[in-house]
Amino acid sequence: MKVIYTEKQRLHRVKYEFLSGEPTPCFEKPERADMVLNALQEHGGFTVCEPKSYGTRPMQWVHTEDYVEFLQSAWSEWEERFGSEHDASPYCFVSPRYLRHRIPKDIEGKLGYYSFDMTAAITKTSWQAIEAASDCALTGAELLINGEHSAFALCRPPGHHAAPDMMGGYCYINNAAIAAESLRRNGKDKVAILDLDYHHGNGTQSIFYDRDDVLFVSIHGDPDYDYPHYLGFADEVGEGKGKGYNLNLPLPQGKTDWSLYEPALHTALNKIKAFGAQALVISLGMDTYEHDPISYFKLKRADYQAIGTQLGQLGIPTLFVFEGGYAVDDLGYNTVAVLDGFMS
Ligand code: Q9C
Ligand code: ZN
Repeated sequence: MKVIYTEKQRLHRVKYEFLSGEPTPCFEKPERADMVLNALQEHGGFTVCEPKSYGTRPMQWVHTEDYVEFLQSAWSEWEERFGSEHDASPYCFVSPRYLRHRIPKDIEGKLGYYSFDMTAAITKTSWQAIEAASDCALTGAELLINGEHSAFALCRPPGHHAAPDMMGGYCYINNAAIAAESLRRNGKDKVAILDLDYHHGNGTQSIFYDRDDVLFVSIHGDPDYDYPHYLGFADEVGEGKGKGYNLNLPLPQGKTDWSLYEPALHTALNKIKAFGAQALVISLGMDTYEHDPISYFKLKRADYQAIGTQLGQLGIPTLFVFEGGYAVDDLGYNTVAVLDGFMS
């Protein structure tokens, strides 16, 4: 299987996030990808290649033009006001209830306007990594368009929380959504996205919520108890012609092991089969692992192999797009277990 990765993605490294009120070194860090690359190399069945460059145009398929421009200029605007010592981070947000949706001129106001939480800070070199991650996803999609049965876009920073004009949850540009849209524009009439990250893919859901040509299915921790808290419930089924093309399968925090997970996966795969997907994009978050430091499912290494096997049995051209997963020591082997299961 071909893996698309570039060292440019190392250029995004945020110093801190707030975890239960405490400044903590950011869990989403370049070493995550290193662990995956190491495990891929040990396995031997993968070829790592560099992405092609696509620029910002494809980003605008799923994001607003002003948001993409904001991401590009945020650091220099921040540096001009506050210097380069600290990462650019929002602190004041547009509450949907009482405040006006109006783009302020000041960078602090803009950061809040374009964010739904405080976990997506911007550094001097973040943009280069963000663009590289999008390029990896697009290169992966192009491999499928050119006839490959599968590919793995090893994207960092991740993307599935990024909405049309909002960052959050370590995500800026929605890599999986861009890949799905690329597949749609290149002959795949029906594309399914299966989001396996522990956290609901709120951004991806929002992007495709009113569409019937891209099915979104997600298995994740119940948002009544888990991040992103305000989206990902079972009653969100899509709207307009997209009604029936959004399927959320929230599972209980703390006790979801394979015995609870497998039936949900079965439901998800049946939905994708019934839809008749011609291409499948997997938002491959590995934070469902039993030892993940910020998530609460109980999946084990062998379960990842089984997930991969079941995905492979669908027989649909499949692009894996890397999302979350923070148990760094096991992250590489778990990821390879899914891909190995898929190939075998
Ligand atoms: N108490 C991704 O996995 N913080 N983003 C959760 C839990 C935000 C996760 C804190 C987690 C964002 C791509
Ligand atoms: Zn996650």
